[in-house]
Amino acid sequence: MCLTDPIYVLNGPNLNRLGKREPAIYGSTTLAEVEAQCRAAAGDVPLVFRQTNSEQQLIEWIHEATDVPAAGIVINPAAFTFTSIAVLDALKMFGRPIVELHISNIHRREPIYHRSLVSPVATAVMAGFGAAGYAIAVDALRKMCVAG
Ligand code: CA2
Repeated sequence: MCLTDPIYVLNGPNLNRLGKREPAIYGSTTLAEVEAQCRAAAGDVPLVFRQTNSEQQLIEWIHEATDVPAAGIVINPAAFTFTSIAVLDALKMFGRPIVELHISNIHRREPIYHRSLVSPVATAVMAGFGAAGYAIAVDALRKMCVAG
């Protein structure tokens, strides 16, 4: 793995509302603040940070990360976690580390949030660290890059 390969941080639907709605579940940090924290954690490693409400767009960005290639992906697929075999299939084609990330602990929530379709292809799964989890995940991927 090359140190100049970027880390991709991809966010699914409704996460553009982070910090503005449901602070009891998702906290008060905005997605712009999360991006700044991820850039600080990435240091010299290039970082691509995106959010979309569209399943098609999310899949195209996973393809892009595969083709670039990205050093690794941190992905919070949000609701697509539980519904999208298309996102699962796209991630299967990515041959490098994938961190599935959730701000909340999905297992403490309603049963519809318990069964991730993405986890079987993830290298690591993080849930419940709040927005701070993103920077932790980026730091972990950066260390994997350095280790080669
Ligand atoms: O905890 C997470 O990061 C989730 O992936 C967020 C998803 C939810 O469907 C997953 O079960 C867990 C929902 C994202 C909704 O985003 C909002 C953010 C702030 C305020 C309202 C919605």
